Amino acid sequence: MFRTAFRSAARSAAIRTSAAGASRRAYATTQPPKSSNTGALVGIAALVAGGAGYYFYSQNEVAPKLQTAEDATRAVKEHKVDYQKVYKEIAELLASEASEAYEDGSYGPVIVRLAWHASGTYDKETGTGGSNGATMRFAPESDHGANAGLKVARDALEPIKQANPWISYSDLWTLAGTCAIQELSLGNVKVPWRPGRQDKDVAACTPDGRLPDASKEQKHLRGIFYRMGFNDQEIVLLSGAHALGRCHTDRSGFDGPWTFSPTVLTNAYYQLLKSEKWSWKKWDGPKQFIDDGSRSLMMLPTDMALIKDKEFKKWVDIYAADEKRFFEDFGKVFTTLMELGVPFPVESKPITFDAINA
Ligand code: FMI
Repeated sequence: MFRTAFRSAARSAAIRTSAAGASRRAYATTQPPKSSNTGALVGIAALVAGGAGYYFYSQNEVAPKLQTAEDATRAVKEHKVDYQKVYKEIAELLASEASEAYEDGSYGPVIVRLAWHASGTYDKETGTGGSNGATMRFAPESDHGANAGLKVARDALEPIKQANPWISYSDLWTLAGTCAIQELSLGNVKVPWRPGRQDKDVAACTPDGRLPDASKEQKHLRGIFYRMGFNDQEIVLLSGAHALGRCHTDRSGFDGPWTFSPTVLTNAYYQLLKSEKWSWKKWDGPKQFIDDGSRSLMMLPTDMALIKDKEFKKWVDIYAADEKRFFEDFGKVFTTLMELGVPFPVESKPITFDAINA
């Protein structure tokens, strides 16, 4: 039933989107072929044993464990790892029965939120935080209020980590966010992704308070996102991800979805911000907005700030009117988000995956 709902919502979103067909072009993939050359692996194992190699082998001695971004770039070049395979496994997870049985019928939104919260801790002044580390595996970061509920996403991805021990958690989580954006947008958003993140230990956990507080408004939003290196246009763009998913009283305290199709990424968030009449919800919970029409949608104070503030509103108008542009710009900014704090080597090349659910 969830799948049917998802598919029909997806279809109607796709139909509604006149730009969708045009933008659903097939991108070339640059992922390595699924070859594994045992001879070469044995050779590299010998190098490792001699202390001169870059790769450390996992228990089955098949997959290299990547130590640095340079290792990842080299491994891709040498066809030692297959990120397309991992992408496919994540896409299959999103379409799995467990995912269907999860609220609204998809793990996708909570996985997007995991990838964003793992990246959005970045501080450009100190170079700390960001997606390079996956320190949310550890307390205290896993217990930060902003990360409530993200265990669902981490646990859902764990079997994929176990099946591919060579991939770092930081690469897995960002690849999973990338995959979810592509799959939930039915292939309309392309998110080029680069491997090479390294997991860090508990000492690298970021302090609480690095992520935005949804109860605040534009000044706070700017302060936090500028610290990551984003500008006003990008703040509005990133907020468009709230077309997906919902708020939970037992996680953030807020309640409800932003759009009618929370498992399909469209520009509906901007359209609804503009078209609906929003008023304060009368309830016992934190201050949030409810739409006067269906009374089933919500907006956070930070969402409403995007139409209250003139500079932000300019971009809301643009993305509400032009979904094709939203898809294109969103793909780029999501890549930037996923790369915050990652010291990629200059020669590292992005991989563009084909969406499976396009
Ligand atoms: Fe959002 N979010 N978000 N969000 N988010 C969610 C859920 C949610 C905030 C607040 C907020 C971004 C930015 C910001 C995303 C994606 C993204 C919730 C409900 C809250 C309160 C959590 C819950 O489960 O109760 C802000 C205002 C403060 C942190 C904010 O700046 C960005 C940049 C993104 C990705 C690009 C998604 C997909 C969800 C739905 C999660 C779910 O479980 O359904």
